[in-house]
Amino acid sequence: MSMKMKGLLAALLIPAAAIAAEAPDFKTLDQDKDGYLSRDEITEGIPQVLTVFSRVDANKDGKLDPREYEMALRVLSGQQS
Ligand SMILES: [Ca+2]
Ligand SMILES: [Ca+2]
Repeated sequence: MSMKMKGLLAALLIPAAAIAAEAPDFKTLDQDKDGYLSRDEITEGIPQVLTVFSRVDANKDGKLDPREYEMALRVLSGQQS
């Protein structure tokens, strides 16, 4: 198992509410500064969001804009189902 996979598994064990409270902000995660978070950027920065990715990608373009990211954090913290 790769280090990256181990990190991903460890991250998934963190309670969702804690994730949302300590989530990196959008600009930090958007490494290539294109205004969207790709799956790769999310995997690197906040892999927990992958678990809700398809639910919060409202326009189904395969990446998250700032509003979709905010929604992901809300879903993870249990404010929105
Ligand atoms: Ca990006
Ligand atoms: Ca989207």
